[in-house]
Amino acid sequence: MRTDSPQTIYRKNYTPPSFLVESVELGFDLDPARTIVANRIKLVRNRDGKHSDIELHGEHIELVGVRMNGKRLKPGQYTLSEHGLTIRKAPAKVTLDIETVLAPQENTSLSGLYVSNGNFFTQCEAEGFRRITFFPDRPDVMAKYTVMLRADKEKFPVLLSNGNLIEQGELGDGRHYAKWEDPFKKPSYLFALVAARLVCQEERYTLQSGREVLLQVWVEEGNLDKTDYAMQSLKNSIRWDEQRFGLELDLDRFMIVAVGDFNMGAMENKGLNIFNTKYVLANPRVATDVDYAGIEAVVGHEYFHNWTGNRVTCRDWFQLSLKEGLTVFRDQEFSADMIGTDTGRAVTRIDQVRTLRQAQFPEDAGPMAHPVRPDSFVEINNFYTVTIYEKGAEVVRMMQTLVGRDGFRKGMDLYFARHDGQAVQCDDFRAAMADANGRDLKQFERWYSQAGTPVVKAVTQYDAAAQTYHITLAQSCPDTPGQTAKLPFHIPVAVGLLGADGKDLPLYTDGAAGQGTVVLELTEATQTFHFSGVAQRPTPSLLRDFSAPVVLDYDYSDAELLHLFSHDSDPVNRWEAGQRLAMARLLKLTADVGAGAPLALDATFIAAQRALLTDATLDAAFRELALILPSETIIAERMEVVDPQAIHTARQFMRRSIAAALKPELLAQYQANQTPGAYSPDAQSAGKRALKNLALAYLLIAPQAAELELAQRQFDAADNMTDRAAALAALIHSGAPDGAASALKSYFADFEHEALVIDKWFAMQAGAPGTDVAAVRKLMTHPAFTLKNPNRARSLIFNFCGGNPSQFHAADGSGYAFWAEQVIALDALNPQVAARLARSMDRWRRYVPALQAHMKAALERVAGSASLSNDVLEVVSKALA
Ligand code: 0A1
Ligand code: ZN
Repeated sequence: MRTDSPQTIYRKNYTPPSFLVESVELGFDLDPARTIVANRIKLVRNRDGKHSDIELHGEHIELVGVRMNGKRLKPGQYTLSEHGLTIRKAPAKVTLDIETVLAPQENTSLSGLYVSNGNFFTQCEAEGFRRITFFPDRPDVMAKYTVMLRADKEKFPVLLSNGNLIEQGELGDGRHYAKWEDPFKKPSYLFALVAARLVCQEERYTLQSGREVLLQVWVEEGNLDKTDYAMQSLKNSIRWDEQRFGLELDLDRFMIVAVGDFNMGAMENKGLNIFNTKYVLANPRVATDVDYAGIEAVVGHEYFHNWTGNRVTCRDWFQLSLKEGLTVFRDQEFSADMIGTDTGRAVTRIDQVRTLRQAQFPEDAGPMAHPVRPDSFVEINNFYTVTIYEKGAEVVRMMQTLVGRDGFRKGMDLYFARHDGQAVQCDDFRAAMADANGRDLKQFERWYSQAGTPVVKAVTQYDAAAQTYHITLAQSCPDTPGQTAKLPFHIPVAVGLLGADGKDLPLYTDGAAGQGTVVLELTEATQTFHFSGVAQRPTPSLLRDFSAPVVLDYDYSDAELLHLFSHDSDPVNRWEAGQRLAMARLLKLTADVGAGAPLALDATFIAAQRALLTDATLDAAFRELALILPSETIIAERMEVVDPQAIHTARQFMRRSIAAALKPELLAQYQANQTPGAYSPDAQSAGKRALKNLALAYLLIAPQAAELELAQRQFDAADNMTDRAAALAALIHSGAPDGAASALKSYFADFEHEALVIDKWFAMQAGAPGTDVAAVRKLMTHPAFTLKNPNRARSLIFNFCGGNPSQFHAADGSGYAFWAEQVIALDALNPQVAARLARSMDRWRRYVPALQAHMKAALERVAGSASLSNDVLEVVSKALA
């Protein structure tokens, strides 16, 4: 067990830097075993800083020497610790020359400078720059960078860094150099370099202003046939940001580089975005529709950071959501606008709601719950969370709902007018929105400071004689670690009222006006909203478009839900009504499983599913989403005491019942939604494939020879990965061992050299209910498996621990023991990735006692391990606290 306790860092303790950096000149002599970094920093004392010591961060690097204003510093003049270098009593203006040595090829953490497949890459967010050189590695220190790269020309023909290439040439002895200069000031976390054997697709692109820029997508040689979509997405992103927000690319050159070993999705380094290959490489043969959509979203996300994150950055890491929440909101809007239709927009919105419920609500209710702007952390890498990203985006979206789309644009304009080139706080964004629109958003601040998912309880009352309708909304928010007695939030609740014919009634209310939908602003603990001229008892459609990240508690009758499910003009609530119908039944079935009672599914529900499945007036994409039942995780969140086996049995029973009752309709939809002709990832075609493949999955729940043959035929004939992978998954899930075994074999043989496709091969098996711990252990011995590559580790281990609840929660605790082993093994290689896996045990206290005991033992085993990283230690100690 670790005996020291890691330090907690508090937002309230923020102090301005004692010195600011004017310029940085970096020189790299790149060698995988021993890289030498020369760093010349010009510092000036910051009048806001309290003292005259210069504090430079530095970790896992060897200091060769340091000079101040040309003179070598003697040991007494500075102190060197595990965390950095302090130079005592420095004059007001200082030039430091610092030389460090590092071993990139030994760096398995993938933070700082590291080697992947023989090439050099960097990852500096959040605190990776300090693994390269000594520096005030904090986002409120912004400086201009010049970078000289030197490396073997044969092995590393491509040398890239931020900004513009200003010089390059030969050095003799087989080495060459390139010098880069970034014209913009930036924090150290946005620094990047790449030294590699790569090739690029490039294009000159003309901005709306007429200025021409160079766009490049860099990949390994064999992948040049997979860069078109990323390039297209980049061009679309550039155009979109010009049109929607008036924001232009500020550089002459913009590069995307793909790397196979990467901890996250991608990184927005200024002018030199570094991407996980998963979010760059695509062609129809290897990428699914979901992969294509992911590429568009992530390329957009990183590009949009160029303004929201890079031009205006964060003062400190507690403000992370300032850039992440806003940039996720922007990429969500981009993806929705790219589809362009109302249903398309709704489909993206439904996906966002599903992510929130699947991952963010559980986080907000667990031991790692934190506000969108946290008050403290031990390890910042643990705070790249769904709360910071997705809930943060919801908070930004609510501001848009409150001030309107035009008002939001005004707020963005004011934000940039005020803060371009600065490192600021979440409050500054909110202030810009408020000031640009003359709105009071003071109470809205609580969305940033209070953790937990609010519950909004609605009660309605209709007075037929007076023709009035009253909606009373009461809000509350559960306690979260360190926070009790929450104050009311400012919650926009979009509402419509449906008449008996299913149409929206005209709305006459105090304080809010709207045709079919009004936005009620709930600011008190309890508030009643009045509607007049309501000629008939309406069915309320509450929280339209999921206007706030809350749990809506309203006692809908089945009849009301069926009415909304068939008619609501708001597609998100139409979907929601279906989810509520299903959830009520799933909870009842789960209870029945627990009680050993017989299971049954009512004809009304089946009829509603049938009507939806066969309604050709609805987009296929919408039908597919509406037919997906709430996941086992989402069901678990609704229960006091979680019995994962009972949930699994109940949900499987419902799936089997639907499959049995709707077999002819499923087959008909399977045929009707074929997409002949050349593959295209557009939303229409992708929606059809999704519905077709959902039908296939249902048809293979209890397959006969004909269904197995259908899947096999699709698998063999598919000209695209979406259909091929769906057929393979259906075969695996069908439990028909022979069909799956030979398909798995041929799939592996076909794609052996496509790492991302092999990730899918592992992932599909890891998530199948037939795959137990023993099977996962066996897969780990496969020659293609390695813990060192994060994508591969995630594909097998994360997908098992997080995506296969009925096996992970095996009664004997073997899943948890496996989890503990893997967390410990991963931690020795890559603490960031290990800490993410550690999170799979967050909700352990909610499980049935027998499982809880096993989970606790596994957590304690990890917590007691000898040399744990701060990353994992924070997660497991919070879980056990
Ligand atoms: N800023 C990136 C996410 C990111 C964060 C940390 C990383 O390494 C530890 C890498 C990427 C984004 O939002 O895309
Ligand atoms: Zn981001």
